[in-house]
Amino acid sequence: MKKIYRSACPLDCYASCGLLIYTENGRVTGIKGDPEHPLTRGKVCGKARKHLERLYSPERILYPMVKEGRDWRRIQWNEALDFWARKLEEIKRQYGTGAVLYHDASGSNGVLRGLGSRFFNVYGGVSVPEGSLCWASGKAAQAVDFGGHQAHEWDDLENSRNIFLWGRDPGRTNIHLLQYLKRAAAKGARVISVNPVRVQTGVPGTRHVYPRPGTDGALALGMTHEIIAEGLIDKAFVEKYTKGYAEFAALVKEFPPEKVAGICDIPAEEIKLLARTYAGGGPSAIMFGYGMQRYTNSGRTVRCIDALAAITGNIGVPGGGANYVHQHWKDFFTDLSGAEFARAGRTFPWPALARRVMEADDPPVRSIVVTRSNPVTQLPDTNKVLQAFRAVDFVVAIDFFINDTAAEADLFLPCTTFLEDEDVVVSSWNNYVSYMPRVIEPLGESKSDMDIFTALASRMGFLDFGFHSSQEWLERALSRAAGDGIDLERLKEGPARNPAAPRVAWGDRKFSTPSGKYELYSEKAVEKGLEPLPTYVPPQMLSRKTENFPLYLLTPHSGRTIHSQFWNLIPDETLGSLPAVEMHPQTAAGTGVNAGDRVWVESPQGRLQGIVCTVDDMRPGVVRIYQGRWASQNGGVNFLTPDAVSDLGSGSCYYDCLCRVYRCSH
Ligand SMILES: Nc1nc2c(c(=O)[nH]1)N[C@H]1C(S)=C(S)[C@@H](COP(=O)(O)OP(=O)(O)OC[C@H]3O[C@@H](n4cnc5c(=O)[nH]c(N)nc54)[C@H](O)[C@@H]3O)O[C@H]1N2
Ligand SMILES: Nc1nc2c(c(=O)[nH]1)N[C@H]1C(S)=C(S)[C@@H](COP(=O)(O)OP(=O)(O)OC[C@H]3O[C@@H](n4cnc5c(=O)[nH]c(N)nc54)[C@H](O)[C@@H]3O)O[C@H]1N2
Ligand SMILES: [Mo]
Repeated sequence: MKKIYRSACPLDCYASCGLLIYTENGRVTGIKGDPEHPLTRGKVCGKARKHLERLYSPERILYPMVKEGRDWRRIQWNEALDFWARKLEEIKRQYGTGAVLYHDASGSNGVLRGLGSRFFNVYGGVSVPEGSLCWASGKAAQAVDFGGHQAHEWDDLENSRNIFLWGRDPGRTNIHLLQYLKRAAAKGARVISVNPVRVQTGVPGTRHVYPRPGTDGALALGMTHEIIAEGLIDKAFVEKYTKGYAEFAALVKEFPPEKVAGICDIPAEEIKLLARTYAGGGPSAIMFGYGMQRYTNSGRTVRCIDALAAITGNIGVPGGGANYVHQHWKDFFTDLSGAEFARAGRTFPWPALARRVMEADDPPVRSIVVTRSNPVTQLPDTNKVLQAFRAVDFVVAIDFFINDTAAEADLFLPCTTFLEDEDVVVSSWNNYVSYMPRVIEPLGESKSDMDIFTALASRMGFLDFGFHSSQEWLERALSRAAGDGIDLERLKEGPARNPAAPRVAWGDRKFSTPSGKYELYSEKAVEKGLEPLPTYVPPQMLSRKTENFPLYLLTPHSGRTIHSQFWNLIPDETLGSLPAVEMHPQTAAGTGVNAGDRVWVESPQGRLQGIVCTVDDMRPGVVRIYQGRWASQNGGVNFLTPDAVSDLGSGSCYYDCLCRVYRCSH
């Protein structure tokens, strides 16, 4: 029998695309874009098809396994759960519950997939990472400046005269944005990309500006200098809605475009032109990516860029905005995490997790539980991560494949994909929420994350966990939204927009800061160890740049994959034996290597082999290798990246990384 189900992509991506799932006799036969999804309108990327390939991949592990010596042994679920429950009880008795580290990230955005947190809170509270590998620095910066997070609806871009893509690569990470940019351009908007590499915007005539990596804060201050000099500030907005303009204007005097030109390696004239473009004929929208905030100075950087919007009044107006994240969900879902049950627990800054795990002694970390994440591949400084995992007695991985992290585990538990259980998914980057039905029965012995933790809670007698069906849990999660008419029944009909999300961010100009104003001058920033005003300090790597490590290493997100997911499904001939090491021909010439050469890329942290590939579309001096390829596939770019923690929000600093490139001797 043939059936079609409406669902959504659960990946942690900008769109959370609407999907139609085709089944025949209990088997998924096709996945396509849902033309009725209001935002993604039937367009999906190649990963939609990959979901189907992954579902039935012969490499997928469909039963629990335990490590014996270096080999895996298949076991029954009962045995696996008894074993795990025993370990957890032992650890609790000997060291306290804080000796368990629970590592849950963004493998899937399904709400019920977060129930592991509830389990560990009922257990007593455990160690968890704090901050994020992803967007934490910029998010914390906006929390200081605006007091919270709001972003414009995507189609509001049609009201913009200028759209600045700042450290963002929509052609790879957010293909739907290209349509919105095109439509805005058709109405006369200019598109400007600020990025050390050229990115696809879909708009002919896009202006590309190539700053030195990690120096965007200075660029924004240089632009501000010009905006003030030209009298282009929005006086009325500044006076009424901002705090600290006079102090900020005094600081900005130290950043004339001529000086900034040297910092960012962009001509002063270009900085001035950018400033006049941004402030001269608005409204102007800033569409942040996350590339410019993967540095040690990133909290400051995002504060400097936010300030551009504040002094020019590009806040609270259609077509304006400093769009960082759509986080209007706070009051939408009822929290299921059970935080009220935790008595113990501690946090470690996420980027430095491995180091902190090894240092921890009160209590030591005795067990790591990994779900929805692949820390061995995705955390920085892989050598340290491996050391940390190997120093811990008992590692559990819940996943589909034996990836780099699962290979380090003692217990592997197979979980279901979004096609085999029901869930609800939200995106952090748009305002839609979607239902994902169970379209087929779980394959093999795989179980949903929810079923795994429910079974474990039942074994351990954790009544507070609550023993509900997925439907009941989802109804609970939606209990507040139900007041606005968004209950499970409604979602089963199709995606719904969060009614609390504004179309224009901060339209009421009521900021959630202590002063109620946009804070150029912020005491909160001081509490968090920063200067009160947005300012520029160089990223860590610039003070360490030497002849030994003369090149900048960027390890951004690739188009065909998401992080480490789906790399194992790329055929060998397409994947190539080694990662591509991309650089400008001038960089190759200066380094003494040629396209096609097998090289070592070495950083202060480690080294990795790759094949040189020359490309014209980036700044000389930059080397690019896409992140996510598994170490077991000769990938593992994070062997090279530093585990530094950013200046705000415990953010990661992957791109604050120098390297050298040299030919392999054999
Ligand atoms: N296909 C695909 N889509 C994805 C993802 C994926 O892995 N694959 N990941 C999802 C997730 S979790 C995220 S966080 C987003 C990320 O989405 P993006 O922010 O678009 O992607 P990034 O790769 O983090 O970096 C974007 C750009 O920042 C630039 N950049 C690097 N350093 C600097 C700098 O110093 N200044 C400036 N101005 N630019 C700089 C890089 O050259 C890169 O082009 O994408 C989401 N979408
Ligand atoms: N060098 C470098 N490193 C980076 C970045 C970078 O730009 N450069 N970007 C960083 C960013 S922005 C991010 S967000 C992180 C992402 O880091 P992670 O979240 O660790 O990334 P993924 O590779 O997506 O790992 C998710 C894992 O969850 C599994 N999974 C998928 N669905 C489910 C499910 O329903 N249940 C369970 N239990 N598992 C599931 C997948 O198979 C996969 O193994 O990586 C960071 N790492
Ligand atoms: Mo991310």
